[in-house]
Amino acid sequence: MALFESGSPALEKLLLSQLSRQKIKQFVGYYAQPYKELMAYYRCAMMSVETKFNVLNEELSLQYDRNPIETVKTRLKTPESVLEKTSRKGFPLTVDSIEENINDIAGVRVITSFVSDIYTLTDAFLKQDDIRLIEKKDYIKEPKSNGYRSLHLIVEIPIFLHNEKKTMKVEVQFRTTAMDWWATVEHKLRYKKDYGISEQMERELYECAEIGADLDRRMEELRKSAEEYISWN
Ligand code: 0O2
Repeated sequence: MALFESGSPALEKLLLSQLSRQKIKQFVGYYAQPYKELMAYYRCAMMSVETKFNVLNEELSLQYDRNPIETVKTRLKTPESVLEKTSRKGFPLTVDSIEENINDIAGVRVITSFVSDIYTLTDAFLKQDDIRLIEKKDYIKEPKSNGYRSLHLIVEIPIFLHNEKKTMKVEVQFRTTAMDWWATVEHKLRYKKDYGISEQMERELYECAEIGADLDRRMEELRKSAEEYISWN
């Protein structure tokens, strides 16, 4: 909702200059405080999910004798990005609507060396009884047409506040290092380039994604061979 319905920046500036400190405080309390609180809840949910993967990494590393997870990264969508997505999707720009309709405000990215580790971790994570699966998109089994690969989950996780329990949505993306490298570079090449990229670049990027997928397959075979070799010696 716009601060003033006039839509005129000059009028908005004039009215703002007339506002007392008290009014500004009231305005921030009414509009910004609920948003800040919501973001704090997402941060808590993100921390819980991150901890779950650190625990799984610790436990599975004893079983496998190697860490299945290379890195766990977290990110909270910026206010600009939240507002852009909410208005692009045609949802009302209110805190309740943002919470209800935008699923990827809190994001956790889990990077592994091997594709098989992605499925082991996904199964172990989804078996936990405080996690509820909302949506699963497997762009590894069915890559996007540009070559993008990753496994995405939208889950709900409870957070325990001093006087209530809240359930928050978190997006979890699983990628191998090769998939993550490709997606990071592709994102940099496309980011804020309204004019897009040429067809030739699209093709080149797609081929790079296929090379990455081939490397992942070969690394998986090498992992199996190494494990067999160790078990025979
Ligand atoms: P950021 O800054 O990483 O969060 P939508 O999110 O509504 O646009 P949908 O179907 O809900 O679309 O999302 P989807 O397909 O599950 O993908 C959402 C996120 O996956 C994106 O978030 C990216 O992080 C990543 N992603 C999806 N497709 C691509 C791709 O082709 N290239 C790269 N590099 N990343 C991709 P955001 O919000 O776009 O960005």
